[in-house]
Amino acid sequence: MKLTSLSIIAALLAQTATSAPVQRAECTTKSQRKAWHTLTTDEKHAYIEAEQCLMSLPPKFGLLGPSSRFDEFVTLHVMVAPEYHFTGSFLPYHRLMVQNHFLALRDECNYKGAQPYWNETLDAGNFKASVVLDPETGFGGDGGGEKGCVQDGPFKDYVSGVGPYANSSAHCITRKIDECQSSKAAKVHVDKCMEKQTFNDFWPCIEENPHDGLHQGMGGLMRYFGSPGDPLFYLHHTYMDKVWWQWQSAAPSSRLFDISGQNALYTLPPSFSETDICGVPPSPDDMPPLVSAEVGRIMAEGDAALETTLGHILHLPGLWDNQTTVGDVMDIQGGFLCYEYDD
Ligand SMILES: *[C@@H]1O[C@H](CO)[C@@H](O)[C@H](O)[C@H]1NC(C)=O
Ligand SMILES: *[C@@H]1O[C@H](CO)[C@@H](O)[C@H](O)[C@H]1NC(C)=O
Ligand SMILES: *[C@@H]1O[C@H](CO)[C@@H](O)[C@H](O)[C@H]1NC(C)=O
Ligand SMILES: [Cu+2]
Repeated sequence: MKLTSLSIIAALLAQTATSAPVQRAECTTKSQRKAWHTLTTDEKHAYIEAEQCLMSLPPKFGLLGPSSRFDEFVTLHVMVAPEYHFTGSFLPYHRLMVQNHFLALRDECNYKGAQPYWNETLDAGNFKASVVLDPETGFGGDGGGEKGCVQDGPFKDYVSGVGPYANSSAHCITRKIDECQSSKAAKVHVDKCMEKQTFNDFWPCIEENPHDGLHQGMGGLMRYFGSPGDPLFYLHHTYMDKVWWQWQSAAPSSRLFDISGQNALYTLPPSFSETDICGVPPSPDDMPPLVSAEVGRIMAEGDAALETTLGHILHLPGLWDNQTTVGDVMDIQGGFLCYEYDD
């Protein structure tokens, strides 16, 4: 990865772009994000313990619903779902959400490691055998029993009061692994997206497969907008972030600050309206409601029209400052963010 040239380009763009990122700092010591399966047992336990700590902390923002700091991220994700799914800010939003969750682990739960990711291509079509789902060193396996609750591992007794939909009721972390769906996480689908030349072609490709493959492949809670209620959400979205960064890094002069796409859910991208490769027809229950242009203009602060721009303000869990823009998160080594991936 060409770190030096990337930082120079970022600096140049930051000077010229009209909606240049505001929060600039030096990015000297980069947090090193690694694949979960490459972590030591101690590193794995440290991450899981920090997550359990977040689950035991009270919420900070006084929102209706969440009873833990962990659940607060779920509530905010559900609240802002139509702005950040099937839109151009899908990848930027989740990049910042993963970062905010990581900062909570680090600053509120004394986590010393970096944010890990799930190398999903390794396990596509065979999630059940993944080390990520190991009951001793991972997140526990499939759901079961009457309610589909996760049966083993560190999160089997966690009860959340928010999600799985916009409405809320107390529930366990549910899973229902589907290996046809999980095969959508395969490398062939990632590679197909990597061939796209513009962000406008790249993001819907990623959001459909492999992104959706992981959510549908894990099943249960992961299928809904309450999906951050399963801690696997963060390993998944860190992987999506890595894939985006790889795509950006492959041609930084044109891609580092390439952003586009509708800025609210005015229409469903065509690929989501079709029966998927596992033969599942689209379900309106799984989609957030479409919004009108009028509502979109209010929701999508920072854009002049209906298209996502670098000035788009990201309203986010854990950083409810209403100031962070898409432009701030485009470069993962731009200063506002400062991390790198292992390959
Ligand atoms: C991720 O998995 C792919 C196989 O699908 C492999 O080629 C790649 O090296 C893996 N990366 C890491 C960091 O484990
Ligand atoms: C929440 O909404 C879903 C889908 O709209 C519905 O199936 C479910 O019964 C609702 N749950 C509660 C507790 O209201
Ligand atoms: C950010 O925006 C939300 C929603 O519009 C508002 O409730 C909140 O008070 C704002 N926060 C700040 C710090 O301005
Ligand atoms: Cu999401």
